[in-house]
Amino acid sequence: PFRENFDAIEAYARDVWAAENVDACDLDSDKPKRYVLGMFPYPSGNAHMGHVRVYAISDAVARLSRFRGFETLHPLGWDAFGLPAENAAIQNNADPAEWTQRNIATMKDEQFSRLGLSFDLDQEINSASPEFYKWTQWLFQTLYDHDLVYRANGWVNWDPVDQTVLANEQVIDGKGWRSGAPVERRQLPQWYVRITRFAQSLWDGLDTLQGHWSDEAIAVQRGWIGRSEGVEIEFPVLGEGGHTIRCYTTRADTIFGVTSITLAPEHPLVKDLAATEVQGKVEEYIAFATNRSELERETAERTGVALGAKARNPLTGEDLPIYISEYVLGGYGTGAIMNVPAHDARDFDFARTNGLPIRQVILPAKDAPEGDLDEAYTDPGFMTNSGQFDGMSTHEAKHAIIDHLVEQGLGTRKVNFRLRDWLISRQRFWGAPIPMVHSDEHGWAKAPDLPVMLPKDVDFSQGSGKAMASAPGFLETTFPGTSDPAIRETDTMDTFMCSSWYAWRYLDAKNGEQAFRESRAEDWMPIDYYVGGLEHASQHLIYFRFISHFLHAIGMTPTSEPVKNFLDNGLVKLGGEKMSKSKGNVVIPTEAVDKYGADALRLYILADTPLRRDIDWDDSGIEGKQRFLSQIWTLAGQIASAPALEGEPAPGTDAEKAAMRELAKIAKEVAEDLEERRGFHNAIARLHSFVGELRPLVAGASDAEKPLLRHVMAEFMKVLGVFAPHMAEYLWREAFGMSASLFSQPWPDPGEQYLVADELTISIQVNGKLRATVSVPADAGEEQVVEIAKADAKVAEYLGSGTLRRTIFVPGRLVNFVVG
Ligand code: ANZ
Repeated sequence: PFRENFDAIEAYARDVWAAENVDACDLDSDKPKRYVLGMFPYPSGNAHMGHVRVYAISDAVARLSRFRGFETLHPLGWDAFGLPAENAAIQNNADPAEWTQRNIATMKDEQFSRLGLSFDLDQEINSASPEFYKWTQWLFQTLYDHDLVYRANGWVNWDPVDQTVLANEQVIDGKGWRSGAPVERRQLPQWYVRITRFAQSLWDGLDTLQGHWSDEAIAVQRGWIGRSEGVEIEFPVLGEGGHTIRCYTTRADTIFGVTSITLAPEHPLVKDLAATEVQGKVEEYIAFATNRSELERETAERTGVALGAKARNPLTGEDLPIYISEYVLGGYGTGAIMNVPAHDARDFDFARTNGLPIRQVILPAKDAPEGDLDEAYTDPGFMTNSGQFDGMSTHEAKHAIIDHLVEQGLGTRKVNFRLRDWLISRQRFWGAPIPMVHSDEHGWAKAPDLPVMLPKDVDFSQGSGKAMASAPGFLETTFPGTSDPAIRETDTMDTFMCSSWYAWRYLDAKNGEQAFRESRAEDWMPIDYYVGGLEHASQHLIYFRFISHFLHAIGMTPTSEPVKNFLDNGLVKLGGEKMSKSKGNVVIPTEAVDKYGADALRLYILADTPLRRDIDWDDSGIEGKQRFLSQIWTLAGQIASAPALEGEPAPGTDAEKAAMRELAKIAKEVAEDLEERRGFHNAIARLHSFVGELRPLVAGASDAEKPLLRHVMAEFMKVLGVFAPHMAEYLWREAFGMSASLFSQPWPDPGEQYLVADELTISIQVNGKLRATVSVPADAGEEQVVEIAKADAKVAEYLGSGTLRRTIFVPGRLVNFVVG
């Protein structure tokens, strides 16, 4: 019985696959190709249900693709740099490389291996290996060559006790996670990637992904890139200095409602404009604001300081007080805004806090009364209190006002992006060393001779930001092309840099000469199906798309977009909460495999819940899948003992026809579910209904019918194999007696004829009146249908009463005889 033996069955199948190397991909194959990729895991040492979900999806698509004749690349690798390895190193005095290797071994050989995932491990990569990070460094230098890398001051979290920079997640309630000391914001020189140069191209590329990425994923990308169209308006400052303040706005239509101007605390004019008596307060406020994160600044109460200076509204001529406030960000637009309290929520709060007037210039309807606002009115409407623009719709007014400002030389049209350049310096050890050297005399240059190896035997006692410099012989070098002394950069790269290009490395994982051959990219990119969580739709997918746009621009990859179809999957929860160790609500994959088997686990994780929704784990669900597998086992056993079908299937009886129809249906529908509809849960439901249809057919089959039913059931193993590969492989060989691996077979294709119903019912009219209905073969043409209709006794009677003048035939529906 199946339930006592699933363990042995699964081990049997894995042995077969290993022996026959069925998961290998021939990267130079001439066949049509498919690249199926699940986002690579971080080697924490623990496989979790999130991994099971991602790779059950990618594996199903990969297996289907092989069945359907595609040379299929479905690789696995490790996103192996990052903090946990470094923390383990600091805490246990371990070597992060060894710690990482150990975790990879555990996850690969003890955990993932038991799930029966068809990864081609010949292309395995590890982003923390010198063979990989050499090319991450190459990528950095190539970006540098194209003027896409620069160095500038950036804000970091500084732990004054540990004397180190902290990642955001290491700052807990404003304090360093180890020292407990209040964290300071400091400006340090950092390396940046000029991703903003590709902002428009990244924005435009999203249009081509419509329908292939979820609307949500595209929306996250749009939000992150944040393209906005507006105008910069000049507000002259009153008094001597001859200053003007430029304010960026997307709502030129509200210019008559401006009641103050607010500068970011870091705006260059602040010190000039601050009146003597507020200078102390202003300095205090600047120190306060610059020490806060952008998120804090955007969500905090709307505090501010009036500078004592005024600016003039160029359209109304009014004098406006000038403030500073933290919610105006220094790095966006011009770092200065015109406040319209009546129509902007933040400005409304700011006006309330600072006692500024709130003037309504937009009404919800043309004759709506003006009243006191309880909150900002932010919707479109009709203009009021706006001089010559009164009565216009906001849409019309926006254009008219912008035109007017531009004509008068008071404003300039402007497109802005929220996207910022990518800060990639990390003052950390366990990352790819930034391959740059510096000399006081010559400045910065690319380090020659990549890779710049991560040093061994480093001292973490001074904090991980100093670890690299502590390694003997690392820091000091000579400036390239000279014998002058130089110092190596000791920062490492953000690990998002590794994941921004790893997809190309899989195409040429062992290449020692190049990151990858362009010909391989030509053959395999873009990725056909990319699987991973929506939480990666912001950072990772932005960086990944950016690198792809860049590689395309320099001719190394065939398309700017790297991912054709993005399958974003939901989480796996328990009791509605995300599984997490700290909450103690984790279901461990290997334990579920021990108890129910990998096939049951995989079926369960794909069933019932649509791809993008969260799954709420439920033991009874996986038990149900085990029972389902048991039924298949029994059914296959029953029919497999019948003699094999000789020759091609030629269904004659109703049962035989029904079985062929079920096979044709499931083969077509499951392929479409996975390839076109993201309907993994629907595909599993079809397995259930297939088995439900076949059981009575098998039970009631005559001996003559059995060979064909046996054939249908054997073919069904391919469909089952997409989701529950172990049992399918086992039955294929051991029950149905096949000798070659199931997974080198072609997808079932019994023929379109089985998909159409056998017979159709046609209405027969005489002079437009229904006189009879007849059954005709579904594939019958006009001639045959008319013949059958004429043979009907009732119809014949009507036809006999006059001369047949005309015959109208509507395929599949009716025949109308016109008799006169
Ligand atoms: C006046 C106004 C009236 C605005 C109104 C909005 C509504 P996006 O779409 O993100 O580009 N803004 C401009 N620069 C800013 C900065 N550095 N920090 C904080 N806010 C800034 O948003 C543009 C709008 O955000 C601009 O339009 C400006 O406020 C604000 F009823 O100007 B608006």
